[in-house]
Amino acid sequence: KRKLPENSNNVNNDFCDFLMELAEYEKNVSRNIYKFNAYRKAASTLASHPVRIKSGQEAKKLNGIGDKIASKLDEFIETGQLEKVKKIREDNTNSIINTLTRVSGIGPAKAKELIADGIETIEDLRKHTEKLNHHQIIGLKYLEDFETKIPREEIEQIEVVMRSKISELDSQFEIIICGSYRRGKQESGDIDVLISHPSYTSHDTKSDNKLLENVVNVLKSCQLIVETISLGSVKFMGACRIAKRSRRLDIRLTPYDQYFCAVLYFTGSDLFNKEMRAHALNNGFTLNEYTLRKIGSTGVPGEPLLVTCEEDIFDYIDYPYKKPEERNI
Ligand code: DCP
Ligand code: MG
Ligand code: MN
Repeated sequence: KRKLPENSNNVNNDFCDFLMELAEYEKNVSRNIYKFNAYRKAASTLASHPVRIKSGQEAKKLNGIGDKIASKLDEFIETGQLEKVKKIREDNTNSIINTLTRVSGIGPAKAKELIADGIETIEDLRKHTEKLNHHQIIGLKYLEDFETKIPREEIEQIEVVMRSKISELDSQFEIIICGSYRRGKQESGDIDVLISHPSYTSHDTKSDNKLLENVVNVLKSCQLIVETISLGSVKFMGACRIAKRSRRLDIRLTPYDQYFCAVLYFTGSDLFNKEMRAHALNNGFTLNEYTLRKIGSTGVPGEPLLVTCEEDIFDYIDYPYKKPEERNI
């Protein structure tokens, strides 16, 4: 489902394709997230490399390409294909898993369960919705819509409506659309909204705040939100619609004092987050979606550092600032 950074003149396209196919296999079948990320990272590196790779040896000089991927590149250069990819394609179970996991809410584990029950196609799923939970039923209902990328212009329109309705409810809400949209992409897989409010901070221990619920209700009343997959006190998953198609919408409520760590995290990309966190660790900091903390001499993280903007986070860990559009790795 994942896409590479768009690069129409990618001279290493065919390498990227087989690496992404192997990545999907590791995620969906082997359930090896480590290998999934390694293949994606290698593909991303090759996609932005301006010259065509001529050997594994040459590729090994690049970021994220080691011995194993280098020898796969050699095999592909020499034979025009990869034995491993061929085997994966020939195994029917893999293609059924790939079909069933198209449905939002069906992961590899659920797919294997369904296969054991004799379910192999989308049609089978439609006949056996009793085997699905609420999320999966919504995923099946909107299968086509959710698989269709959202044009930037449509998210811009949704943003306008959302801002006006939420500000009408309470003008003190902070609202930002993160994810691939904030990274400047022309198309997104879903819409990732982050909201925050000065009355809600990490020091609040009560988890019964109605902020998110109120926001969701307002967006439902104006018929922007058309479906709820799940709603907790800080996380909403559902669907919204302004044009022909319904779109996957995620909304998170973040404590006011953790806003910028959340913005950074939710902007991604996920590979960028991984790199930045690794860099933070190397410099003696621990970074997550909530806080940035300095790791003390005893190895224990200290109190959360004061963060007043995204740049602060880059500064603390001595990482050159990257604009959202530069985080598309
Ligand atoms: N995220 C992360 N690690 C994950 C999942 C998500 O760091 N395993 C963060 C970075 C992502 C952001 O959350 O950019 C939003 O997640 P999405 O899955 O919505 O990814 P994108 O918005 O980046 O891409 P898409 O256009 O496919 O939605
Ligand atoms: Mg997204
Ligand atoms: Mn999302």
